[in-house]
Amino acid sequence: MDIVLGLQWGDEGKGKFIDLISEGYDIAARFNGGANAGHSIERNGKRITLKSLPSGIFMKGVQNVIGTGTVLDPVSFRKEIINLQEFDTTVQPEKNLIISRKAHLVLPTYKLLDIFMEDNPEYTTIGTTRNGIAQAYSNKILRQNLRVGDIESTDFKSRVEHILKRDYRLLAGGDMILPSLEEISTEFFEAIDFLKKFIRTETELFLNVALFEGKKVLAEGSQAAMLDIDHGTYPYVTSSSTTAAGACSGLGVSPKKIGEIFGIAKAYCTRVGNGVFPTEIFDELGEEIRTKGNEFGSNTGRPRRIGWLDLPALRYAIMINGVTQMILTKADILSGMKSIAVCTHYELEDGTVETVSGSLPENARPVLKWMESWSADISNLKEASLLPEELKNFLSFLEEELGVSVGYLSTGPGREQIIKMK
Ligand code: 2SA
Ligand code: MG
Repeated sequence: MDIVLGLQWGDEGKGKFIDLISEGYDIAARFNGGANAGHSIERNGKRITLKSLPSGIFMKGVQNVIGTGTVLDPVSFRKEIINLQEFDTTVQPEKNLIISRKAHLVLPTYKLLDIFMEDNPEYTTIGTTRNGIAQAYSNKILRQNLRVGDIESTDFKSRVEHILKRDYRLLAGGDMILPSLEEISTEFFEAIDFLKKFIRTETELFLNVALFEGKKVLAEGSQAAMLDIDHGTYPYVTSSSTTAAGACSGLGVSPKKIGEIFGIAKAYCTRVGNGVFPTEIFDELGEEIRTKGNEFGSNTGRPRRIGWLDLPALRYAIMINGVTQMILTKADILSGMKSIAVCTHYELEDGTVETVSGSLPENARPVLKWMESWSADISNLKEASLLPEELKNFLSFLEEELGVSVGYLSTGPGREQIIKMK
């Protein structure tokens, strides 16, 4: 099993890379997160953003898995499938998608509670995507949640209604304008009926049998290393395990089965939501990158915060994931910029230096190395040897500093805009 992961704070371009390589796999599996993800894919000049669905959904020969470590919002899932079928009438998700019976459900009140907590000064505002992700995972850990496998049980409806009513009593304490309970439960149960059209099974068994038979599995990470619930910049993280270890627990596959671990990083950094971001750029260079790179949340449309490439954070992400090769994206956005920088290390208040860091100390000073940018437009290049010298230098500098090789360089949003480096 190979794994694709984001190494920064998300939106590194995982969707595009997965879409590109998934042809070589028999199975594409999601192991964490839910409707908070936004994997953008381009097809025939049109763009679609997948949320809960694996990116292999367009590939005829690929079986797609929504794994145990994910949380599934039936209402959002239904919309996503309808949208997908409008986008591409040939997709057959009823046939090439299977969903773990152990994946947890997102109930409609979880989204309301997410908004309630985000907007209430008594709680830390995380800057969530407001999809009820933390509420689903926390109810899972509290052992109070319902799972996909529960939808067939005879008392499913009454258990859902019990939770909805209980949550509504909690929500009534706030000043939110709430939709009627009837409205949200009707929509939810309609979505549950829709969900019943899809295959729900023990995906752990399916995956392990497939691996035993020699099939190739691609585990598709959502969000990214620095948003991991344990290893990210807590509390400004998501609520799932976004790392390579999370792929194993989220899919029920042994670490012994892991082959390649592809780590995706942008040539700069972005972050949506709150939290420490040492290399954040506040001047017009940041604005230039945001506009050129179209750095806005693919689902929520939120403007992303922009920063220089952060090597201490990247070294940490490579370390905890055991990345075997890196995929660098969006170097094309830095083309033609007056100057570009990379943070090589942090200097702490007491003068010590930190070169590997997952904690990103608030008062650390990021030490920047300014480099020459490349002026040539690289968006149509197909060969590594044709890259501008400055970009070649930038890449070898990164490889040396990070100890991993850059396997692919993405040169634009299009499917064909990628160069295999080695
Ligand atoms: P949540 O909703 O509880 O998971 O939010 C917690 C933190 O995790 C961040 N987060 C993300 N960061 C980048 N991209 C994400 N997905 C969408 C995308 C975001 C969008 O790919 O574009 O459409 O805005 C994503 N999902 C969660 C979030 O910003 C919080 O910091
Ligand atoms: Mg995204």
